[in-house]
Amino acid sequence: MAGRILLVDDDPLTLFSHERALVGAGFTVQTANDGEAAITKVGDGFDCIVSDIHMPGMDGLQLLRRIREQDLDVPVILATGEPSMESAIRALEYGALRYLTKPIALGELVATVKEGVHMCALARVKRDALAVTSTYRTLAGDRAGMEATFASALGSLWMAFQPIVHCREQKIYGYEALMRSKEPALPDPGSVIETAERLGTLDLLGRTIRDLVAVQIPAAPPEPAFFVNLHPNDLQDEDLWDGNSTLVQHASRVILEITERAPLDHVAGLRDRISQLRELGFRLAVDDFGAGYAGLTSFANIEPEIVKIDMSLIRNVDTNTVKHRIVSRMTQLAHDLGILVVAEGIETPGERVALTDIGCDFLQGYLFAMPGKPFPEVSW
Ligand code: G
Ligand code: MN
Repeated sequence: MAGRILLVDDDPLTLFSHERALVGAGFTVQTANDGEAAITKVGDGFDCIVSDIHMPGMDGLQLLRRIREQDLDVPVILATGEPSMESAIRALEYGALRYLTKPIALGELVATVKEGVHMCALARVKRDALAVTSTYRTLAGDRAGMEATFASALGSLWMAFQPIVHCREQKIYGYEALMRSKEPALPDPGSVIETAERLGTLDLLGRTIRDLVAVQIPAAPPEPAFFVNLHPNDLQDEDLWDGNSTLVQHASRVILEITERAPLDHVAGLRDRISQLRELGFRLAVDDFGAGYAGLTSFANIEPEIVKIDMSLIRNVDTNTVKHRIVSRMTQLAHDLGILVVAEGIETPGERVALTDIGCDFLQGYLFAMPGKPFPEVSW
């Protein structure tokens, strides 16, 4: 099995002997003397890249990250004459296929590159398969790949807004801000969040979202509120309370949604944090109510002004008597506590009629408007 190989090393003698061994084994080989030169070639689509770690300028680990901005699959083999446990761990963590110690025996080089070429073919077939089955998200497989796709998602992040309407009057009560990215490898908000969780970049994601919402608010009509989703991690980020942060300036118009789907028990001092948010002027909503963790501890700690009933309960609420009974009871109990009710995910006129009769306060769903660029029109 032939393949196209890129060799990167600042030592010309190493390059020469490695090139000769690999050409002798049937591979097509290109060489680069440093990381910068290598980067200009990566777009040519190699089947395996072998790079030195210690090089002037860009080192092998930095090169690996830059490669992942262009190619999520090509196996990278890193080699060093000064091996250390730390660099070995970092190399593998960042997705190097192998970590070799120089001088590399030529037989070992050829065998490792052969393995890399096979892995590359496998990775590319898998990615094609994922694109066809499409039920799976094509997450980058290693840390460098994840960093590259996450950076691209973050750079292309934009907020879609979906109107939330009064149940009886033809008026918009607010807009829910929903994160969208243009990065194809992270097509839905869930995959962006999952990647941020794995990379430990949730603070950055949350701040970016809040900044993007805040810049839209002055351009909106004066009345509607803004519903902004929080990740439990955001409740531990001081930026959320920082008087200078962008969203705090608009706190009186903002309702922070906290999902029932994620547990909040690891958020230290939750009640204090919630009351500080109220002091700043924010209101709070429990999101996805009925879909999440059993029990009401997070509900009790948040004491929300608003509860959003999960769309799994709303779907066919007009024909499904069990759902109808549950949603009625939830609405009644919320009202007893002085809490307003939003029904999410309304798609049919039948659901709308049923929820209006039940007494929900506000409705949100495709029936009224898809989430879209600020600010979508409502069809009543
Ligand atoms: O978890 P949360 O409630 O924040 O998520 C709302 C999600 O539901 C958004 O991704 C939004 O695009 C989607 N959504 C909004 N309205 C509808 C709807 O009427 N039907 C369905 N299936 N999804 C909806
Ligand atoms: Mn929400």
